[in-house]
Amino acid sequence: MKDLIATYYFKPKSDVTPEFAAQAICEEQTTGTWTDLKTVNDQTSYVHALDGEVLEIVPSANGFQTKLSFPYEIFEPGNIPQYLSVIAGNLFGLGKLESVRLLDIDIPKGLDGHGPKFGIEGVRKLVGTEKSRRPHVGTIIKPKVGLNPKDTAEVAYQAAIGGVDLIKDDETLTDQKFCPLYSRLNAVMDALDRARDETGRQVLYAVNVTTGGDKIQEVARNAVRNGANMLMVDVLTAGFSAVQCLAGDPAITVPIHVHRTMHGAMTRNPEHGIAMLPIAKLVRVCGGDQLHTGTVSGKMGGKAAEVLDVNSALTCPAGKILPVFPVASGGLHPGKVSAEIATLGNEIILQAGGGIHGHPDGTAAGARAMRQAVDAAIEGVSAGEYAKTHPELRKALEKWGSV
Ligand code: RUB
Repeated sequence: MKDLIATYYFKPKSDVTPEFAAQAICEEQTTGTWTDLKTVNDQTSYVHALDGEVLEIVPSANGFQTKLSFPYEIFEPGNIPQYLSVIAGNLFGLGKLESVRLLDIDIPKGLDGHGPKFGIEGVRKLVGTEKSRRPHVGTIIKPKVGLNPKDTAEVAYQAAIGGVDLIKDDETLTDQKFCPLYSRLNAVMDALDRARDETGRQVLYAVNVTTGGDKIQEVARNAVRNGANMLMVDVLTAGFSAVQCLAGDPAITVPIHVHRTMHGAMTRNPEHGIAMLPIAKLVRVCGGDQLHTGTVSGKMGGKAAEVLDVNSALTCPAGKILPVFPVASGGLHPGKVSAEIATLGNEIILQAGGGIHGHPDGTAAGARAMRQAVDAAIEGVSAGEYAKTHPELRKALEKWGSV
């Protein structure tokens, strides 16, 4: 079996060498600690089979980059929390390090799970875009919280007749009193059925089932029984196991949309924390069908090169493990669509919340404007030119401009 290779950036404190620091990480995360041990001797020499190894150390930015090899046998296959305790555990607090960041992981076969049930093709099939290969358009119901089930359903209906492919809850909306999950789900699915009868298109609704580990599976199963055609999970607040237990459940027969709220606490500091790339690789292993990975022109921080790297880790061939649909979301509107597609390509879900529900003529017009912007980009026409014959797009560009 191959070992798991993890790449880190690190900055040692001034009183230690980079070699000492890399070795300290390696030992802390495998068989060692800060001193030698009397519990390892000739009789327990088998313990050394689980030693890690420093493969390389090279200068990088203000510090160093190192590749560490963790023996296959140190991992319990399928136990993602345990993987994280090895590759992303105590090392972040080591006093001999100024900072340390997990940049990438190379997960060997046997530790890589089953992956998504639907993946890009499965989701495209549900939406009917296997042939056209156009980017999907999604919307986050806005306001984030506050609407009751009836008004949420009306917004969903407007978005659906306007032409979106996917509607989703925002990350903070789960099962609060003002908008109980099952009432919301039933109302939205009725509205989407109504839209389907009128347009012939079935729109997906990712209802946010994020909750505690004691009940997420039950909530998700009930949601599917009540007609949900997609589920949403906040992977970092609920944990990777939440995605894994839903994706691995035969009763969950719908795709899983994975939101990454809280990721900035880990991903934002370029010298410390956990980069988005390993997070994305783990979501693919756990079976997420769609994952937020950032935009090139939106409201959240992040760089285009990194988004591209992450998206290719989600979509590259990986044996039987299906590709995950990357989601660009946060501050998008029709005027940003061509820039997003030019950089991220067509295998992308472009999501707009404010950029649809803030349209001067309302949600349906906002959804039409987003779809028109996608059509323009695919036809190679500028949004401004396309807007001359498409009033919804014109009004969106007048309000928000274009990049
Ligand atoms: C989108 C929104 C999402 C962010 C999350 O709303 O707030 O939760 O996309 O960011 P709007 P990311 O379209 O109104 O900005 O996808 O980068 O994790």
